[in-house]
Amino acid sequence: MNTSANQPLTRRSLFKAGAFGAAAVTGGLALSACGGGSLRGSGGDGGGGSKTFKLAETHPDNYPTTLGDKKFAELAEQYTDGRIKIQVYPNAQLGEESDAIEQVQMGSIEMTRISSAPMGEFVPAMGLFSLPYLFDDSDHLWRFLESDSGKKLLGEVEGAGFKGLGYFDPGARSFYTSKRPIKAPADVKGLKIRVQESQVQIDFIKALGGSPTPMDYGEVYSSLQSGLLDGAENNEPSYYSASHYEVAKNYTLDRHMRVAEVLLINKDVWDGLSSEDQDALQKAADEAAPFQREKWDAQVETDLEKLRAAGVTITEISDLTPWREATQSVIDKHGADLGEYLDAVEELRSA
Ligand code: GTR
Repeated sequence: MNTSANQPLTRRSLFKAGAFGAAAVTGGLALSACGGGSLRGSGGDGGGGSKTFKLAETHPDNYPTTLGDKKFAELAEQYTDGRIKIQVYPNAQLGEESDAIEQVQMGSIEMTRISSAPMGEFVPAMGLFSLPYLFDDSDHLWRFLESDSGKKLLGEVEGAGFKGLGYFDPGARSFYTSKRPIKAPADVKGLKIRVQESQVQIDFIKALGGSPTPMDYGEVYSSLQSGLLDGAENNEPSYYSASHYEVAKNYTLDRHMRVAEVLLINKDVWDGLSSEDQDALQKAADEAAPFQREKWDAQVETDLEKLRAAGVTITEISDLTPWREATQSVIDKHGADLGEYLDAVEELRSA
């Protein structure tokens, strides 16, 4: 079994040739410029001994993950008696997700709330969450996230220069298309479908006979509009808040992935904190998670109503058997190194 934390730092180059090379050079310069000190980046002394950390978030202000980030920030400031302030930057202001991960890895941004899908290119075990039709429902996912295995998996990010503070609810990802609704696996054939920057997801679309297109989240709307893409896939709050439903009106609820959201801090920044402040941040993250989950469930309901009201055609998939069969090869290929995690997912299926 090869799920150790000592994985290569990144495989980002798979998607953006040269991007990581450039970032690595910048990171190297940043490192030497401050002598490899433990508190790099902008988290300087905000006066009176307080530090301000930036937290990158891709979603808009009132989105459930952003609300979770803000709750975390509020509690962190409270529990550290103001020694740590966290400034949340929503709307991908600090960069699209893969760039945000790299910046946190290099320490030029201290924190991010990020999808585990692009994280899988930095920490392969995180690819677990992109395996198709793995979790039965949200409770099954959360039983795993809160288990020792789920915690161990989060700990794997440390080998790549991060400290994982916790998980947020990701909902379930489903397909949406502009031309015709997807009703069966065969309907994906030939369609250009946007995926996150994840090799597992690329293989998922290929297994269904589609043409996978990894792309930054911020480019999906215009690509659907221009016809560069035939479809994409995401949970209800993303589909609604990014207005993708305006340009891809067929939503097929196959709920193929529950791609956990993770809250990360740069490892050196973390290691540079006093144990009192580490405990305070961890407590803040632990309490922000159930808060975010509650917001999430409410948002899914309201967004589904809004989507129906906007005339979106919603197709419910009740029998996942043909979908599972068509994509088993993805689990066989990418699950091979994830045995212990897959075992835990199975054990927790009907706890
Ligand atoms: C959302 C997720 C984002 C981003 C986005 C995407 O569900 O919350 O962090 O990864 O999907 O598809 O790029």
